[in-house]
This record gives sequence, C-alpha cells and structure tokens, in this order.
Amino acid sequence: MKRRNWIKTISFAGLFHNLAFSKETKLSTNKITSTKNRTPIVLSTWHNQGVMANSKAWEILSQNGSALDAVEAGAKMSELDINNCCVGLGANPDRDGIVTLDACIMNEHHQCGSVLALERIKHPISVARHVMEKTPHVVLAGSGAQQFALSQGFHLESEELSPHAKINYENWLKKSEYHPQINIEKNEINPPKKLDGGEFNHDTIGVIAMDAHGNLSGACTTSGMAFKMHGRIGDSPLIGAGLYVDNEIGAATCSGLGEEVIRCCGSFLVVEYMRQGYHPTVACKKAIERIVSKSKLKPSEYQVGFIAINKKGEFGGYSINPNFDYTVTNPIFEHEKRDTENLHLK
Ligand code: SD4
Repeated sequence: MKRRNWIKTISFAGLFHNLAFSKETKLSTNKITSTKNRTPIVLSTWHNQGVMANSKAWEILSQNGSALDAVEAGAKMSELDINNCCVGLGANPDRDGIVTLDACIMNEHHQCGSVLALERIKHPISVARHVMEKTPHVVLAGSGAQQFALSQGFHLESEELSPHAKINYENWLKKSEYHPQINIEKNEINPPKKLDGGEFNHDTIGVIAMDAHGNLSGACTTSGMAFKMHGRIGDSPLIGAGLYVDNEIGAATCSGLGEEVIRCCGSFLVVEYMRQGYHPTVACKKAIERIVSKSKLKPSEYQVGFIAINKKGEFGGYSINPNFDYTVTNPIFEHEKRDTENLHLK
C-alpha cells in the first residue's frame, strides 16, 4: 500500500500527545485492553542506521503486518550492513580478533529469545527468534547457539574480518589497551571518543514497534563493545536490560555501556515507569537517573540512551549525554531524526 493511502486509513488518536506533554506528565493509566485499530509506529536507536531499519519495518507495518516481523526485518538491515562497526558480521571483533554477536527479540505474548556470543552467523536476530519460537528456552550461548542456528538452516559464514574491522583491529593491536568506552563520541564536554581506526564506536540497533492491531514487539542486535574480552556480554541480548516489551504497557530498548544498563535492568525499568503512568520520555529519564545514581563512573564519561513507546503510540527517549539520536516512523513522522533529551551535565 502506498504511504499516502495508508495514512488515510489509520487513526491518528494518540499521535499528538507527543507534541504536547509536559516533562513530568504522569498519565492516569497506560493499561489499554482493546487492541483494535491502532496507529502503527516504529522507533530505532540512531538515525544513521535507523532510517534503513525503519523503512524496512514500515513496509511491513503499513501493510498490516505484525510488529514482530517488522522489528526483525528492521534489525536485519543493520546486520546486513558490512560497514557497520557494531552490528553483524562486518563489525569490530573482540580483543582476540573474533566477531561475536548478541541479539534478542520479544513479542506481544511475552515470549522472548536471545543468542549470546554467536559466531559466523549472518542474522543473530533471526536465530534469537528461532530460539523463542522453536525451543522451550529463552537463551542460547556460544557454540550451542551456533549449533542450533546450523540445525535451523542458517549458514556458517567466513570468519574473516570485514576490511574496515581488520584495519580497526590492527590499529587497536598496536597498543592493545583495554579501556571499554561506548557512545560518547560526540560528547561536547570530553574530546570526541573514536576507535583507533577513526570510526565512531556506536550503532547497536534496538527496534521497537506497535502494529495496527496494537501489538508491541522489540528486537536488539549488536557485536557489543569493540575489542571486548572474549566472552563478555553486554545488555543488548539480555531481556530486561537491552530490551523489554510488555504488551499491556509499552516497549523499551537502549544503546550504551551495557554493564551500567544490566545493573539496573534498564529497559525493564523504563517499562515499569510507564506502567506507573509516566510518559515514555519521562520513564526513560527516570531510568537514566537511576543508572547514574547507582553507577560509580563519572556520568560525563559514559553513555546510555533509552527509547520507548507506550500502547497509545506515544514515544520518547532520554540519554545521559547529548547526541544520542533515534529514528521515528509513523504516519506523521517519516523516518524522522530525534535527539533524545539528556541530563545536561556540567
Ligand atoms: C554493549 N550496549 O554491548 C552494547 C553496546 C552498544 O552502541 O550499545 N553500542 O554494551
């Protein structure tokens, strides 16, 4: 269906809430039982890759497809992008030179699946979906996850690094310094933080969506922190940390320093704040404040950013430091770039 026709056929209820909510607005209730005729929406972390992910997801949502199919298809776009530093097989390796991928997915039935430290498989997000749909388990890790993927018809890809990852890794090896840092590349307070190859160290993609039936789903996929210890797992494939969906309430995902997110069950926390009636932006802000209050790190030296949507199609995001952006697509906003609000640290 052409975009313009689609716009005519959907309801606009709820869309304008985002344009006019006060910062600390606490809504009376987010619990909506009817799931008919909702306005679809999809959000992805970052704008550089979010446009591609949202375009793909929107093809599905605008044809009455499911949020689950949409988020998987969106996440796969980043996994396919061989130039992406931080998602898929083209990404930077760990400190042993091995690309290990993490992903998770969650649907409207509160089912979820994830893969940890998966090697040589092109689409970890789809393997995560297979874990959710084809096994009685939630998480498969390492060689077991790979074995399962192969049994499901996924192909074993080359272990060779992509050209840009090879350069980055060779540069990193010169000093081999272990100083994990993420997502503060455009921080105005500190000097820009880039990988030694000159590349920005971000791009974990989290995609959350609501379909026309009012069902919510989410997906998150990453190679994790560049040059991490072999076996290190961040927040991204952990349900409740990098992603959480409660079909009665909303969905949240994030990018940033995984260790800090895990400690606070970040995405779960955002959804719980929405359950209490907070607008998605406020819910994200409160989760960020919790992380900062518990962390021993200086907030200006690391980044975490959340994005969230609720059952009304309201959305928002919040990060510790500036320059965390995301992409929103609904019948009003066509792959629009949004900068999250942030703590405005001095
Ligand atoms: C991690 N959260 O592994 C991921 C990294 C990330 O943008 O978000 N990069 O900790």
